[in-house]
Amino acid sequence: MAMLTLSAHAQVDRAPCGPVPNENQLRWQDMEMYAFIHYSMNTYTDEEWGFGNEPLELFNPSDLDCRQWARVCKQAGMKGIIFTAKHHCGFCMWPSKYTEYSVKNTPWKNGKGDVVRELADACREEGLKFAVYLSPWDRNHKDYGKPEYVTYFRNQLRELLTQYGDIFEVWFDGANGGDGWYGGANETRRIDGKTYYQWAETFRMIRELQPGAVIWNDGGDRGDLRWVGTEAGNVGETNWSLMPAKGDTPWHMLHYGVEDGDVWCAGETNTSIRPGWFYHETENEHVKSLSKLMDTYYKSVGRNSCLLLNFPIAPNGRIHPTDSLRGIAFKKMIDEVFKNDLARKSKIKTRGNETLITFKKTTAFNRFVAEEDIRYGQRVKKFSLEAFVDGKWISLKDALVEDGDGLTTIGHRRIICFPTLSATKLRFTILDAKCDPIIKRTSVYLAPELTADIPDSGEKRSSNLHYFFSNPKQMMIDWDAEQTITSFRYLPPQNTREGTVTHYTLWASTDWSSWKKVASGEFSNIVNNPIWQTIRFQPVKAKILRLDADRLASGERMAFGDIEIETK
Ligand code: FUL
Repeated sequence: MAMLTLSAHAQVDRAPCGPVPNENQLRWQDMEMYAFIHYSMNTYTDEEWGFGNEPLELFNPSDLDCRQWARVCKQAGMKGIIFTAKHHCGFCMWPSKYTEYSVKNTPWKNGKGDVVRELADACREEGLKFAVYLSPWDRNHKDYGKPEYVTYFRNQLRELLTQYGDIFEVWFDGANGGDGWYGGANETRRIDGKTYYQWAETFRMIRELQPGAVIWNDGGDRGDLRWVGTEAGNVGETNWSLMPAKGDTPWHMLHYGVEDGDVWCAGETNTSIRPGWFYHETENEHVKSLSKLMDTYYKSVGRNSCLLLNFPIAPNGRIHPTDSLRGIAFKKMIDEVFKNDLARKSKIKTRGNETLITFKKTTAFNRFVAEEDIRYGQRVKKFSLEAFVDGKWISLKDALVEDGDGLTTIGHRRIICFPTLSATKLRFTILDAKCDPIIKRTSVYLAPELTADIPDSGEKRSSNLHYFFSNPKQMMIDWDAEQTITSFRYLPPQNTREGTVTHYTLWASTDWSSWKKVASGEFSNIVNNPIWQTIRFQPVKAKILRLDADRLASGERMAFGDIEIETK
C-alpha cells in the first residue's frame, strides 16, 4: 500500500469540500460487500412477485437452516445480510402481531417459527451484520392505499427494529402499487409514492430506534444511500456520492450521482447471483459465472459503491450448492487478484498532482486501484494513467468502459482494469478536482486471466420462429402446421426499457379467425430486472400465437430480446 498526499511540499487543504459522509455512511461504505437474501411465498410458487393470496400451507420448508445461509455468505466475503422480512406479497417471515399472514399460521414448526430471529442469531454467531428489507407495497393487506396501512407498515417496522438487535440498514423497495389481492378486493390500487408513506416520519422512527442504521432510498425522500437505477449489477464509471437534497432523481442521477449535489448519498449496487431474485429451479444452470461476478465487482466496489449480492433460498430452506460454491469461488478470486500489491515494493514519488510509481524491474500488471480519503469529501473529477513501455509512455484506459477512457471519479475506491502489460513505470495524474485531492492509497496488481465464460442469461438469441407485427403492440408467431404449445417465454430488450412489455394477453388460433385467450397478466419486475419471463398454461393447440402488449414500460412500439415457445 502506498500512502501519498497531493504534494510533498504544499499544504493540502482538508477543509470539507462539499458534503461529507457521516459515521454511519462511512461504516457502511467500509462493508463493501454484503448479501441480500430473498425468501418468501414466491419460493414455493415459482414467482418473482406474489399476488398476496398464496395459501399459508405452502410455507413448510423441510430443512430450513439460517446458519447455512450465514456460513455461505461469510465465506463468500459478505459482511452482512439483508433479509426480505416481507416481500410485496405481504407474507411476514416473522410472527408479526399485526397480521395473520405470517409464519405463525403455517405448518412450519407448527407456527412457532421465526425466520427473522433465526437469521439474526445466525448472523451474530458468524460475526455478520444483519439488516431488513420491508416492502412498502403489500398486495395482501386490505387497507393498502389508505392511511391505515401506513400505520400498519410502521408497526411492523417497529417490531423489526426493536426485537432483533442491531440493524445496519433498512431497505424499502421502490416497486409500489398495482394489482393485488388486498384482502379479497382483487383490484388495482395506485398510490403516490412521494406522499402516501410519509417517509419523513418513518425515517425519524428509524433514527430513534436504530441510530446506527443507514436508510436506503431510490429517489424519494433522501435516505443515507441510494439505489443505482438498475439491478444488473453496475453503477456509472463516473459515480459521485452526492445527490441534490430535494427534487426528483431521474435515472442518470441515480446511476452517476451528482457532482454538485448537496447531500452525501452514496450508491449501493444490488444484483442477484442468478437472473431472478427468488429461487427458480429453471435457473440452476444460469447462476452467474465467476467472470460475470468479477465484472460486477469491478463495476460496483471498483466504482465507489458497495455490492449487495443476492442469494435466493431454495424450497428446502437452504442456499443451493451451485450458488454457494460460486459465491465462495468469487471471494477466493477477489483475494487472489488483490493479494500482491506491486506498488508496495516500488519507488513512489508524488509531485503536485502527479504520482510516479517506478518498479524495480519490468513488471507485468493489469489493475490499478486508487482511493480518496472520503472523510474530507469526494474531490477528484478526472485523472490519467500512463505506463512506460519499451521506452515510451502509453495512455491507459478503463477496459470496462465503452465510451471514453473512463478515468473520471475515484471516491472510496476506484479499480481500473486493462489488458496485461509490462512496464517499468506507471504515472497517475489528477487532471481535475473540486478541491485539493486527498488520495489515501494507490496500488497495482496482476490479476490472473479469467477465461471468458458465458455470463448469465439473456444474451442468446435462439429463436428461429416466424414472427411479424400486425400492429406496433401486437406480435404474431405462426407455424406451417398445428402445434401443441405449453409455454411462452419473453425476453425483453436488453439495453433499453423502450418497448418492454409489462402487461400482456396471449391468444392462440388454428385458423386466423377465432382466437382463444391463453393467458394474461403482468411480467413482474421486468423493468428493473430484464430477464426471461415464462408464461405457463394448459397445453393448447395453435397454428398462430398472438401476443398483445397491453402496456409498455415506455415507447409506443413493443420490442423483444428473444422469444421461446415450448411445444409438446
Ligand atoms: C425490486 C423488487 O420488485 C424485486 O422483487 C426485488 O425485491 C428487488 C431487490 O427489488 O424492486
